[in-house]
Amino acid sequence: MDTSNNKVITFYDIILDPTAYPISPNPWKTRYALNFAKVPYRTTWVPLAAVAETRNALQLPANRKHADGSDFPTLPIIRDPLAATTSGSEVVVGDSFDIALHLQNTYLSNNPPSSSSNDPSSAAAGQQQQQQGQLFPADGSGTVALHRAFNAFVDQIFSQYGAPLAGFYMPLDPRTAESDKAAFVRRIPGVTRWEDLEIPKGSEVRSKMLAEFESALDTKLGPCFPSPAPADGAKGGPQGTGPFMDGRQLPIYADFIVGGWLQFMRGCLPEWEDMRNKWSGGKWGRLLDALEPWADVDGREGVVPARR
Ligand SMILES: N[C@@H](CCC(=O)N[C@@H](CS)C(=O)NCC(=O)O)C(=O)O
Repeated sequence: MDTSNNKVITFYDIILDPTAYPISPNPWKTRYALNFAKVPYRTTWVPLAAVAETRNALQLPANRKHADGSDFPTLPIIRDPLAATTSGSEVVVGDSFDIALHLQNTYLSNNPPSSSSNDPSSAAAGQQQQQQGQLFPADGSGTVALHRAFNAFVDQIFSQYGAPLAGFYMPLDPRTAESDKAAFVRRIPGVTRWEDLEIPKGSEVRSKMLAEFESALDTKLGPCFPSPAPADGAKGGPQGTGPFMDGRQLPIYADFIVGGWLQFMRGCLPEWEDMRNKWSGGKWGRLLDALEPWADVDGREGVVPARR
């Protein structure tokens, strides 16, 4: 990688309340991946109301739809002037999963993973890649395709429970909060007032939803992340006793997918302390803590997580 001319990747993330820690789950997946790939980057912080014009200015079509079928422009986006293109122009990528693939293929792997590759002969190379750290380890299985399915699955669980339980408590920019709330209300069918989105703390309906969320995480994602080894030293998981997926010692992109959503929960969910310390025996707090080496936030010096 030639960084001699001081070129760096531009990473577009959403800024809400400037005094609050960032919370957007998909940009968080990208931040983790950028830090993991050790590429030089700078963050451009985009207010919620400017996401659409940012995406349009980069000539990136929306890759998500609102419930009514209209375009839903989103971040993250990266502009990468370091990646060589035949035309010499920078690479622009506008989806968190595609960004992770771009980072893997451009900076982490001489043998880019391919969703169609089924070559089992690369087990040794795969083991070496694992030691170096890979977002999508080429260990003989189709980890890109499996990651794609896992990403959709994790998004679905957190969108079903986490977003309604936590979204109301997003740290909006006080200067634009009213228009931001109106924008959210407009996109949710059947909702006319921001207050209608509240699931009141302590209510029966909230308790039930929290219990369902806890159980969904425990039964559907919990087995992917083994509990710590018991004191007698017995193995805690199929591959080891590390804090990451399958007991790995180093994270892979799957860990960052879950971590991105945990950052959102930490920033917004009133019951975060329970989720962090009690749900699944503290598994989710341990995972978030273990991801800390890749959680550096660029350009928001002095803004610390509200809750740890
Ligand atoms: N499939 C896209 C989804 C990105 C996405 O949904 N981003 C959200 C933040 S997590 C967003 O930009 N929301 C803008 C808004 O709510 O107006 C990706 O993975 O990059």
